[in-house]
Amino acid sequence: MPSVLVALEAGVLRVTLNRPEKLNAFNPEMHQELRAALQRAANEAEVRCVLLTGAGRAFCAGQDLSERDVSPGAAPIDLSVSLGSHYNPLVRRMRELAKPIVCAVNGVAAGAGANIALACDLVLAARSASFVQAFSRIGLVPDSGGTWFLPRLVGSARAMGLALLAGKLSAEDAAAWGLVWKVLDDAKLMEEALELSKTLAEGPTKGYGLTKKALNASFSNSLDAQLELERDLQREAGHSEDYREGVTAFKEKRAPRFKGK
Ligand code: LHQ
Repeated sequence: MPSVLVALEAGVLRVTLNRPEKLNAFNPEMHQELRAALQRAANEAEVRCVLLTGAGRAFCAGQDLSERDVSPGAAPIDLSVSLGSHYNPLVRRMRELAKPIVCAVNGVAAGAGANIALACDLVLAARSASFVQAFSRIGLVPDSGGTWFLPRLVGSARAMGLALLAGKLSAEDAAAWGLVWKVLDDAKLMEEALELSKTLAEGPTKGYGLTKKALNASFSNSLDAQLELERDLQREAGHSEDYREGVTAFKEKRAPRFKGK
């Protein structure tokens, strides 16, 4: 059974974390299969949007804790190896993918699972979903970009509370705090996530990629540097076929037919 299910439909690459008996916790196979799926999304022009979700009742419980031997006498584990070879490249790949990534958080998102959800571009959460910065429960530091995303999304006070106390944040609170885009009734989550993803897949993919680049860069740029970046990215967007189509459609008072080029 694959650890990640991948299906392409109407320009949307649906990627489903598929270890439901472990609440979709990450092991090396799942990392490898997710990496391949994102590589496919980057390489194939037919893929215009990625939709990431989880199978079963959880989105993802972070690292698979059953894989580590922490018994007395066991050799010390260097967790930086796992971050360096798996989680950090994953988060970079997601942020650098020049196509939108929608996340449908179908249940609990804990540890690295929570932060991988936050690394997506538009996060939808089922009403029954929750977010847990579980790391401090096992003596660890939030990783997978958590210490970067959280203060930017919810401010320092809430970021610190989430990280130190490792409480369960409900989907409703996550939306009220600005951590996610929308909360949807459980029964509607996948339908609406797919609809949103299909809408994005019909959009100006190149422009979306450049927009992602601009917003991601904004946190570390001065206003001056960001204005320069916008100028450069707009030059690129202005050379796209979709820009011509967008303006032509506007003048002809019709809906644009973007090709993602
Ligand atoms: C699991 C897991 C799990 C294995 C539930 N592993 N089995 C990066 C680099 C290197 C190393 C370290 O970590 C990292 C990043 C990280 O992600 S660190 C954080 C790792 N994740 C956690 O600490 C979360 C652990 N899980 C939980 O706190 C709870 O399971 C949550 C809050 C996710 C869900 O709680 P419940 O809904 O009450 O479910 P449960 O606890 O009963 O779990 C159901 C089953 O899933 C259970 O197995 P069982 O055989 O008893 O039914 C759990 O053992 C298993 N499971 N998470 N991460």
